[in-house]
Amino acid sequence: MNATLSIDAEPYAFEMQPAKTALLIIDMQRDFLEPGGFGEMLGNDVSQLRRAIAPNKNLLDAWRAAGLQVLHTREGHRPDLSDLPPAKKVRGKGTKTIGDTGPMGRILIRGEPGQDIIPELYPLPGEPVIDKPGKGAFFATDLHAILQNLGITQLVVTGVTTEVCVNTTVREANDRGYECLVPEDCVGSYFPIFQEMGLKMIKAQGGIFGWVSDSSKIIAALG
Ligand code: TIU
Repeated sequence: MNATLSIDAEPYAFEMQPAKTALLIIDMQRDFLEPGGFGEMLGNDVSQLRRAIAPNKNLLDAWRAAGLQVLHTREGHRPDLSDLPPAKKVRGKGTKTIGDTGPMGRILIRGEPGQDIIPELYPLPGEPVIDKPGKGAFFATDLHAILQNLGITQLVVTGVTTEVCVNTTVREANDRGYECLVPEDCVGSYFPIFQEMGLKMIKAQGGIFGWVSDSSKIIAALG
């Protein structure tokens, strides 16, 4: 797929070069989306995130069918906690925090069931999975190197949460020269106001960090 596809978006059309565009799915992990995980432990209503699952599945199916690049991220830490900043460990003053044992294994620890990606969006062999210790997917990972090696210059960024890991990643990507398109139905926040504002922040000021569209428009453009 070599032609440039013009995707209806805000603040203006996103001119997508599919061969240079990756679908980057952020942290669609059981710990954030399923009852009993880290997200719920922080006092959040996970149903607010679950509405993004079906649109992500539709987009992922279309993206894979078009033969385009997919990458997934997972927030999480080493079992020995050596990459977990003490400030992140104690944040929230919860009775259980990252590394403690929860209903789906140790919370946000690599290799534990809760840290893995939800079955609906599970990576296929050959789709890189980036394990990230921070909120942004570029911090302390090899994501930038992998994207450069693949010749990727544009990203369609989906996942959770809109105002935390998605926003942080879009800002990091924008500063590294990537053009980012965010389909609003494929991102989710525990807080409706942050969903709205998180998207507005991306597309304001002439698209200060990127573009906002909808998965149906991207799927239609892929044909
Ligand atoms: N708590 C929250 O909104 N988000 C996170 O902790 N991580 C991600 O956004 N992935």
